[in-house]
Amino acid sequence: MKKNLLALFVCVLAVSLQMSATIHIVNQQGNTFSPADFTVLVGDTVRFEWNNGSHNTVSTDVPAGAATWNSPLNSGNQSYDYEVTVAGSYAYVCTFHAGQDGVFTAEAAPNSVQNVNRAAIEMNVRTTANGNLTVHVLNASGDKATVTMLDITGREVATLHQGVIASDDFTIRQDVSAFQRGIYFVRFQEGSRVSTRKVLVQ
Ligand SMILES: [Cu+2]
Repeated sequence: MKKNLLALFVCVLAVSLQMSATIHIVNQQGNTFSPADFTVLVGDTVRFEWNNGSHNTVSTDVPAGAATWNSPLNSGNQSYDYEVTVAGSYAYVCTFHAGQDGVFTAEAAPNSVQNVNRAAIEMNVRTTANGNLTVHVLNASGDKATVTMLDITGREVATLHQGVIASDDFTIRQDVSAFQRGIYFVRFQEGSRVSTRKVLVQ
């Protein structure tokens, strides 16, 4: 039973990670890449998109443990996707054109797998079209719990729940229609157990 719960949790996590991953477009335009400098979260994808001419995108500096890349960008290879798996700074060039280069910085995603205590909490977070946020907690332990909402910089913007969650199937609803559009994090803390989910308010 415990094993099933864990499998379900990993599954839910995988789905939520996949759904929340962002694709960042880097446009080739003449002998430039645009934007030339930006920030992503681990788990996001950087998509290089060809516009004209014959170019490539070749990594020149990646963090330890990150994959390098080398892909043509031309009429036959109009885009290239690089999935970011390691935090740190990435630099790349087009080897055909001196000065055609760019960088991006990857920050650790608060909901990356290694930050989540898998022994514990199942939490499902979603937003609905009418501006409601639903947080569904499946296996709270009965300790005092705090559920907060953080903005992309980690600043707390709302307390969604504070107190013991007695039920093992508990739903929090929050009106987020007044919130600025963007990426937020829902953080569940119960004793030493912490679980975080990324959520898009749109
Ligand atoms: Cu080029």
